Parts: sequence; C-alpha cells; structure tokens
Amino acid sequence: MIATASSVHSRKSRAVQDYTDGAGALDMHRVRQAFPIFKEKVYGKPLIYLDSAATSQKPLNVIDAMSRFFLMENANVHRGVHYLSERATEAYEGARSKVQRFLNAGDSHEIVFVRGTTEAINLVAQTYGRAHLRSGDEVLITAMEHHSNIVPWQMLCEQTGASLRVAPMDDAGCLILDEMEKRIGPRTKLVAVTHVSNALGTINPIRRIIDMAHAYNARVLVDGAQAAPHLNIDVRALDCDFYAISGHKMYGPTGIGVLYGKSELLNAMPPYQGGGDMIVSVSFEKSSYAVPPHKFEAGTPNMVGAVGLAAAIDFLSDVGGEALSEHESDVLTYGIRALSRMPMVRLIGAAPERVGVISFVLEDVHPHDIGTILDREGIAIRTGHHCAQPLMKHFGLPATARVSLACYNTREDIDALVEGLTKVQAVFQ
Ligand code: 7TS
Repeated sequence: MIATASSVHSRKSRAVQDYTDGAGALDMHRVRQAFPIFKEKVYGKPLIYLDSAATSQKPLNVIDAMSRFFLMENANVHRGVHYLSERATEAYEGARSKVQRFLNAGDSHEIVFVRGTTEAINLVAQTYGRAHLRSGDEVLITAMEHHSNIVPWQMLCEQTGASLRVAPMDDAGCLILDEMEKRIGPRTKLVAVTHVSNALGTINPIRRIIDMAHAYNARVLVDGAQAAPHLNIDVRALDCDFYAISGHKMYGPTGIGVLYGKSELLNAMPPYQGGGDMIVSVSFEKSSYAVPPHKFEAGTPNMVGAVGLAAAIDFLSDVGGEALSEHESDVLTYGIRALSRMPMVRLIGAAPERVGVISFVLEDVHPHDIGTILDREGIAIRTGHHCAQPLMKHFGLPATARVSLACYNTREDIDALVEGLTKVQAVFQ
C-alpha cells in the first residue's frame, strides 16, 4: 500500500492529545492508557515500572508512527527520486526539524542523528577532541558522570596526551562549584558535564558551569540523557556548545539519539565515519564531504528511529509542560518521604534540585536481593552501579537500588514499592 497524500498530510497536522483533567492536572488514567505495556502482568501482578532512567516505556503514538512508516513510507532517504524515497526523506528531515524545535536550536543543520548519547559523546571526542586537543590540554568532567561521559574522554586523553580532570561533588550529590571553577583555566579545552545525574537525580546548574568554562574559551558538552524526559531544554539559552540526548529515555525508540552542536563547531569538525551519504564527491585520490549534519551521518540512517523520536517529542509536548513537571515532582517528593520513613532505608543523595531518581540502600541487604524480591512483586527497579562507578566510590558503595520515574508513575506505585520493601525487610530481619 502506498502512502496517499492524505495519509502523509495526517502525519503533519496531527491531532493534539489532551492528557489533562478539567483542573489542568494530568489525567493519570489517560496517560497510562497511552502505554500499552501497562496491560501486561508480571508474575500475574500489575507491572510497576520504576526503571525509566534505564529506558522509558513507549506510548502508542510512537509505536504507531513507527509502524506507519514501515507500512506506508519505507524507502531509503536522500537517494531516490521516487515517491517513497521522497516521503521517507520528508519524514526523516521532518523529525530533524522537530528535534530542532524541541531543543530550541537555531538551525536544523545543528541536529545530528546518532545512535544515542553514548555515540554523540564519542563523536565529539573523536572529531572535535582529536582535532583540537594536544598534550598539556585538559578535559574537565565531574564526579557524577555516567561511564559514557568518562570513558570517551579517557580514550581521547590517551590518544592526544591531554589530561582528564574531575570536579568533585559533596555528600548530598551536588557539584562543588568553587572547586569546579578552580579546575577550569587556560589549559581547559573541554568541559563535559551531565545535566541530570542518572544515579542521584541531581540537576546541575548547567548555565553557570557553561559561563565558567566560556570565560576561558573552553567548549562545553552537556550530557542531556536524563534531562530530556523531564526538563525543558533550550540549547540557545544555555549557550552550550554540544548537547547529547537518547531517544529511548524520552519515550522514543532505542537506536536513535541526537547530538546538537553549534553550527560553527560542526562546520569545522572533521567527519566521524566515512561512507555513503556524507560526501559531495568521491574519487580514489580524494573525497570531499557534505555539510553538517550529513557529514556526520555516514550510511543509511535510522529513519524509523527518527520518526519514532519525533512522535515521542509530540507525546512530550502533549503531556508536557507544567502539568507533567508538577506531577513528576509530586511523585518524587512522595517517594522520598515514604522511603525516608522506613527505618532500614538509607537514601543516597539529597540534592535540593533533583528530578526523577531515588537511590537508596537497605541496611545489610545487597541491592541485587532487593531488586530480585521486588521483581517477584511485579516491581521493576535497577540495582547496581548504574554505570557510574566513580560516583558509587564517592559514597563508599558498590551498588544502590534505584527507583526512576516517568510520566506514568503514580503515588500508588510508590505505595506498592513501600509494601514490597517491607517484604524485603521481613526476609532479612
Ligand atoms: N548519560 C547518562 C546520564 C545516562 O543516564 C545514560 C544511560 C547515558 C549517558 C548513556 O545513554 P545511552 O542511551 O547511549 O546508553 N543511563 C542508563 C541508566 O541510568 N541505566 O541504564 C542506562
């Protein structure tokens, strides 16, 4: 079946879904109904999904948009003159424009599709980093980074002779900004910092950090993997040089993410991978490269992933704004209070500005056992080091139990968690 003009048109002028009740709050019945997975049972029990920082569940409009692409628009992009190829290109480039608006980037050429945050950071390290860093230069990261914002910089430092410095955090899980500032100077070429900690939920004062770095002409990469599902992101207001996100953590599919980069930086950067679609001309003597973003998108891209990400942005815009942040903050505060009332629970991290995450340990119980027992109750949490081993070391822990929230979680989910943890305590008392 070929997409008709009207089916394509319907993608463009989609019907906005209203997820609020009459009073402007989220209608949780409607929100949860948007996620088919909540009809599933786990060990015969309703699914309580508290692991959205690992990956979020997917709303029906994302699943539908992706299947519609395969059913009606599938062809390779930027290649054919035929109808479907033009449709697919329109869908893919339309998704890029949607991401541009979502991040408030000035130009859609500043939006590079990648596999996810990990690839975005590696891209910057291996292109911008290798072109600009020399022995004696410094890359500054922080003590709360995910491994994907540590290891690429270590690799870059090994390749260039630059050194890696680390800004410390305090025991509440907040960056110590004075100490961070002391580590920024004329040698600093790049600062790479997470917007929101995946292990603690801390929201970092990114704008201040960017100003500190720019005072020394250092470039700043912001890891926005955990910020994108929860916060309004405005790359121009932040004035960040690079911003990285993953589709799958913000209600979109896996295998698609975005690197935002300022035009002048992307223009001057060498390509990341070579291949089709990133060139202007190729001869055996020399090839010339396309302009960004295509210069960084060698090979057939994840077209259906981009379409799914665009649908996820639609979902966030429908559900989002004030109502969503109020709801998420209500469930987070309720959860922190409920867990802090449990005598055996020790909460890890207490940043005043935080979103989405509660990390904790239970006296004398290995986090893995907590996760396993909760699982039998239908409750999904993550346990372990959360790919942030240096952060765990700071707290003197090998692992924590982590509850992470999304728009579909409710106070009832927290009540079920507390009940589950009471059972865990009973086993180990
Ligand atoms: N940065 C942060 C802050 C993250 O939380 C993650 C993934 C990444 C980068 C990497 O993202 P990816 O999409 O490229 O894998 N964080 C987690 C987590 O907390 N649990 O599982 C994955």
